[in-house]
Order: sequence, then structure tokens, then C-alpha cells
Amino acid sequence: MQWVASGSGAQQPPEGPAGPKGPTDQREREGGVATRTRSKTARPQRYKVLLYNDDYTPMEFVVALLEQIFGKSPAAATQIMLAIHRTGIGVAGVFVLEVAETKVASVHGAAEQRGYPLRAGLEKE
Ligand code: TYC
Repeated sequence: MQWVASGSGAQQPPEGPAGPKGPTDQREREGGVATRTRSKTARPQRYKVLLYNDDYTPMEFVVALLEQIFGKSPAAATQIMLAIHRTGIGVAGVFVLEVAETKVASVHGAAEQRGYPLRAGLEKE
């Protein structure tokens, strides 16, 4: 007398890694990785690093900072420096918060080392 329900001669496990997969078990067929496409892409907030004009910091020093800290070409650095000189303020670059804060600290450190009053700041993009 046999007591197995299937009558196939071998008991099937109801669940488990070796068991048969139902057609709706999509996560397991894809290795357990969530593959749902998101309609919203996370974009971290970015911050403008601002430089302020003053009457004492030499123009060449500001140009050198824009090249060395912000990766500007000599021509772009000169344009930005002159715009700050004329208008009082300008954007040196745009970065995620931690990088922007580091750039501001680098500007202040370099200026203080030379005794210049140059100031930098942050503004949300
Ligand atoms: N105004 C300064 C001068 O005439 C030059 C300068 C430019 C200073 C930009 C700061 O962020 C600055 N020497």
C-alpha cells in the first residue's frame, strides 16, 4: 500500500531551493536581485562654490587657485577672476557637498597661508 499523493514513487518537497518553481516566482528566477526599474533617479544635491571679491588678494593668486583647486584652464580662470573683480562674486565650480566643503577649506587655507583675506562660500545649486 502506497501513501504518497502523487503516486510517482518519490515524495516532492513542497518548497526549497531544489523544488519546482512556479511561473510567478520571478525573484528566484532572477537570482533574488530586485530588478524593478525605478522611475525616479536619485540625484545628490549639488553646491556652488562661490568666491568673493576683496581689495587685497592679488589677481594672479585668484587665477592660480582657480587653476589648481578648481581645475580651470588659465583662460577660464582669468575670466572667472575678472568677473568676480567686477561684480563682487563668482562661481568657481559646482560639487556634491563634501567636495564643495573641501574646496572652500582649501581656498581659505591657501589664502590664510599668504595673509590674504580671500573668502569662499557655498550655495545650493
Ligand atoms: N579685487 C582684487 C584686486 O584688485 C582681485 C580679486 C579678484 C580678489 C577676485 C578676490 O575673488 C577675488 N587685486
